[in-house]
Amino acid sequence: MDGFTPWPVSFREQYRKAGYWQEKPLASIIEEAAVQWPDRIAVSFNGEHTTYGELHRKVNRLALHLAALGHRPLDRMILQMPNRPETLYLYFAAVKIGVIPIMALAAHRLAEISFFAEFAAVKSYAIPGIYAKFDYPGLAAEVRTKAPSLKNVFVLADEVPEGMLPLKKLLNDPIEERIDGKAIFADLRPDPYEPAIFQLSGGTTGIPKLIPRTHNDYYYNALRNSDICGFSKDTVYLVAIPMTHNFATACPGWQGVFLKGGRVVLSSSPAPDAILDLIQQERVTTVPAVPAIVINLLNHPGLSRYDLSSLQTFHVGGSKLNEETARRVRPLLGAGIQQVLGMAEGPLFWTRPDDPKEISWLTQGRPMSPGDEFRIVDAQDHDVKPGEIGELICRGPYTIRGYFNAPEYNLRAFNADGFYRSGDLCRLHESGNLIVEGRSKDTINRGGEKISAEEMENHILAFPKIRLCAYVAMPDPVLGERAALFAVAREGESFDLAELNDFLLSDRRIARYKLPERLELLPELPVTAVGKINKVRLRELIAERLKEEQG
Ligand code: OOB
Repeated sequence: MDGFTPWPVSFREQYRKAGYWQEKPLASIIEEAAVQWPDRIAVSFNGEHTTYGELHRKVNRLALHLAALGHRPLDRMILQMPNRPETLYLYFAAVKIGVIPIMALAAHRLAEISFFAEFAAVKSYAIPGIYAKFDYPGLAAEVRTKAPSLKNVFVLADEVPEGMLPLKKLLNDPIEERIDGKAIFADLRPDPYEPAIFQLSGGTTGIPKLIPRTHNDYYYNALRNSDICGFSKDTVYLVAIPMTHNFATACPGWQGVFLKGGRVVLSSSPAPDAILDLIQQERVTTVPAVPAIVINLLNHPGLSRYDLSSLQTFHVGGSKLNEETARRVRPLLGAGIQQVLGMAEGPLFWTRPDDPKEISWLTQGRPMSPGDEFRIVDAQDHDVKPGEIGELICRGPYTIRGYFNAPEYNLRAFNADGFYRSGDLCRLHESGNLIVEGRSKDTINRGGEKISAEEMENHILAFPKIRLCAYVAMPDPVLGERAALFAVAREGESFDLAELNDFLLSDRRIARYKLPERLELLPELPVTAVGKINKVRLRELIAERLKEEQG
């Protein structure tokens, strides 16, 4: 596909021969599961259960509807769907005929969605109706005016506006009785070497990046993860984080559960009450979580009232888990932890279920696959001495070789040997596991949600009262980090955070989680010796001020 950087031929051969790449399309996960365990429950949501057999039938039906609507392999579809079973049906329906879902977040707004729609020339867009008080069909109508390629808007709601397609109706319409599904599926079978889905990058630049994950690599990603996490048909996996994020999709994610015949429980809320209720009701064994969720669970006042005896493991990643929190998990929640350092670009490091507990408290783990290669390097791309801090760079059978359609940026994001530069500063622990010590990339990690400083500074500089600004991380006890804004006002202007944020939401139409949560106005910003804004100094400054305020 145009804009996609494949692995060099020698690597392709190597990964195929080693058995990492099985040349299977992603949808075979569901096809094979439906043959092996037709009557087992695959998904539970709101007390309703769907078997693998039903899941497969729904996927096929929806795939035929997509084909009948003119979808063809390598067309793109924005998937901005909540944690609901229908999201799974649509995901597998799309990938079954090679349509590439773009895994958007519910929080994205016009700025982000219209960018994806235009950049990837999408054919379709899938949304809920009014959800969490937001009018998604209203957003879709606006996106349509900006992206002429957008033909179909699928809406998961009882009331669907004129000109958009009702997902529930399609799911109830037996199209397979009218057309020859076998022939269509044979005709539209995707090439496993091509992109199957686009994940989103946390991004370090002004515009977000799309991450092409192939059928081969994403299938392997889920399979190998599910092996090292010990998944089986007894796994009950609770998804309370956004289900379209790479973590919940494929690490091992619901794909990893379906490969082993386990059960996925979906929660539409990440609130501790919702999570604890579901663990008890559904006898959950495994929960993927960002550290903020773990902290909220540990601090829940009614924790002892719940029966959490089914729990085995928390998978904790997305941002750094501190050791003190890690130590409290077993005594208070009765479960072990596996830490995961993961990236939508591919690389995954895990502690293993049978590691000594100190390793699982202290480190972010070691490579997921024997095919992974990683180095810890200095600014000149030389290996640092063992135990020293440097940037983590990676290459392997499920790590991309380039962002979609970004040739110039790719020259910086990957080294000459094709290693992905993670921007994470790490050191190697004597046990062979990595410890994340910081990062060199200019992003904010707000409880696992990544925000590009440059992207936000561009939006903020459009505010007429600001002359100069720097968007930096400030420490937060639960989320790890929040965003603070240092700004210099234009002469004679004054404003407050509420006015700026109102502008960012109403004029710039960005996702709310990216808003700065504190504003510091200065007469000038500190600069480095070469005249760049000194963000290191600003991060220290805000950390000092917060400390002073807390006494
Ligand atoms: C996951 O993926 P992304 O793409 O949202 O974010 C990747 C970045 C990493 O480069 C690193 O900066 C940070 O998130 N990160 C961690 C971490 N896990 C991710 N930093 C410290 N400790 C960790 N354990 O966040 C992601 C993807 C798959 C599985 C899990 C997380």
